Amino acid sequence: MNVLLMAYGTPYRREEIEPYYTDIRRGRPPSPELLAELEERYHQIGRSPLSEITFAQAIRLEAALNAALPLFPEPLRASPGPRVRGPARVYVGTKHWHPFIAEAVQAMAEDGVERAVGIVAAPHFSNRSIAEYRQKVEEALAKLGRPFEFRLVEAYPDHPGYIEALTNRVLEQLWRLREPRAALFLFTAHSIPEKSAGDGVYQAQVRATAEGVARRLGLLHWDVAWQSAGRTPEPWIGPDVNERLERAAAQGFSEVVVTAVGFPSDHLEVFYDLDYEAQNTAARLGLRLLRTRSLNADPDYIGVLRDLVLREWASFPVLE
Ligand code: FEC
Repeated sequence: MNVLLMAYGTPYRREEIEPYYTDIRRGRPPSPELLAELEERYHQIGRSPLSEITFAQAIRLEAALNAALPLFPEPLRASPGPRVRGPARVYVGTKHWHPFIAEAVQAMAEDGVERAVGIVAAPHFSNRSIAEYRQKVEEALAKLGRPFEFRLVEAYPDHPGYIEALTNRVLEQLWRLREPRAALFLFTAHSIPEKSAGDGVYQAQVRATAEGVARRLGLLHWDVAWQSAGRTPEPWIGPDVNERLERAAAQGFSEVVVTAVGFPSDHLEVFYDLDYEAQNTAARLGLRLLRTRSLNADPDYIGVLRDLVLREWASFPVLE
């Protein structure tokens, strides 16, 4: 069983920020002002742990899959072929920095892999996220010049395990609230440009995740907000989390719990945009802001990835 685990990617060193940013901007180098601003954001948080977390997820997912293989349902266990006999192997490919998705596909090809399941450490589909991951894989596969079967887990906004994992993280914060029934619970995901969000699929999926958690906990006051809008002139979907905090203060809330449901892992957008920027906004408004812990490579999130990968793998036709 071969798996391509994908994530956004992050620069490892300061001098890598410029080429990383250029890749995000599809080959257009950032202006000196934009670059300086991004360097300052990384400086503020120390550095992003995203790559280490992605590799930790891959190692744990591989172990979980190998442990799960004998537990395949009957028809699969009975079927012959390398997928049940071979050990699971998880490759890491990231969208904007090394190991690039194309490098991971090349590594799989060099290992003789002929079929793989792809999954992204981001649960919601959008044209600016999952669609771009898929495109990068397809471009890399086309360059191989030989057959390669690839199936992608497209989204998992309402996977019961994902909802449960998030619910448990929110529960941890409930105990810290002074007045849980009077608090506002905000569920955030990365904003995208309005023109990429016209079909509403992304917004509906993020809302479905938020609603799943809110319903399980019986939350009285909750909402979806968007974070980390890019530095481009076009309009991005909102309300931005900072604007939503302003409104929360005006509505009379004094405690807010923020859960970044669009990001399983800690990284720049969590440590800077929530822990620094949104915290500063909250402090200015006299709000108490609690952020729930990220899922990272915790066993409950790994269990979700394992379940999704096993199901997708089972959809491949049986090898002769
Ligand atoms: O820790 C790190 O170093 C990386 C954190 C990081 C994650 C992430 C996830 C998403 N993004 C999404 C959409 C966009 C769009 C643009 C854009 C730009 C940036 C920039 C940085 C950055 N993103 Fe990101 N994103 C992360 C980091 N992102 C840095 C460049 C500076 C800036 O604009 O803030 C605009 C591109 C353009 O200019 O044309 C659109 C979406 C996700 C969630 C899905 C996923 O994780 O893949 C959607 C993590």
